[in-house]
Amino acid sequence: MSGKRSPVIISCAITGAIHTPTLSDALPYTPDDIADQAIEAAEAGAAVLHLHARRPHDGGVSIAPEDFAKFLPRIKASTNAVINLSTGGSLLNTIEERIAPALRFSPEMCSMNMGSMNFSFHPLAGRHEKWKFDWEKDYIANSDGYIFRNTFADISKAATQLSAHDTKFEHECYDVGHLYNLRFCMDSGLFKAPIFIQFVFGILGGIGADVDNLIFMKRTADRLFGDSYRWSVLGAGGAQMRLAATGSQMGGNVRVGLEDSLYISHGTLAQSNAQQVAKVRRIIEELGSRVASPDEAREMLGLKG
Ligand code: KMH
Ligand code: ZN
Repeated sequence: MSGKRSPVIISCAITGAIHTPTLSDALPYTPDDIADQAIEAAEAGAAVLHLHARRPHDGGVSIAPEDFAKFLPRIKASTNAVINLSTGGSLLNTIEERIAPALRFSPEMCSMNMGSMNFSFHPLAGRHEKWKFDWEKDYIANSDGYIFRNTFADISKAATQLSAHDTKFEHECYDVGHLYNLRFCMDSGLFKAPIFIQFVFGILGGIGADVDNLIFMKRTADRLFGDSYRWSVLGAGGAQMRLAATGSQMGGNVRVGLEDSLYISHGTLAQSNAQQVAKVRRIIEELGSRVASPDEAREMLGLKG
């Protein structure tokens, strides 16, 4: 790489839809805790906040716009961070249900999952004692008949409705084929350059969390999208910091947060989202780069602002 390096955009995914509050006391699920942790993450250096809602009474996944409404105004009033709403929902939701919050709040960004797949966290990715794995119960019985459904028809519906709001996408690509899906959708006129791709590694059902795979994904994206894309890297579980450090040195941006990993280091649970943001920021800065402000992220990603 030569010339002036772009600042690195840190996205922080605050709570997600996969981890349960039984796994870590730090995982936020009440509206106040989600807002507090999002605000602290922004103060620590996250330019983008990737947000899911939870049911306030038990921490289950919620895609109800009214649950998003319980924390979004506080976050918007207290930070300048880019708001990125998830359209992932749960494996049981339709695409219409999944995009309802983004249609209601018209955020600068939302997620766009680029292919259908099996979807699970890897049983060996976490080591916490509360996390007891049972292959039959956790991975077969619970997921029988369910896939993470993102057909071309789903993607097309979501893209068409959300583009009318001028919302830009975090294109989540969990394997190399998803990059080809994205190219096809661009050729079909669904998405316009510049695009923002989140390379996702280490989900059971997607590509593994290896540096070789990061290089392969980037090389494939370079071939498919030339200079009309920006990218970021998300490593699930124990791969989070390792891949973030590597990706930031390859010209990429990074995503951290308790949605993707409950840990701060091997075997030690993170105390908060901000702790992960502070750690990745320290790594980025010690390696000679700097982190992007929210307004720089807006400029880099072509957001409506
Ligand atoms: N949980 C991440 C691996 C979404 O919100 O749309 C993927 C994700 C999906 O963030
Ligand atoms: Zn998410």
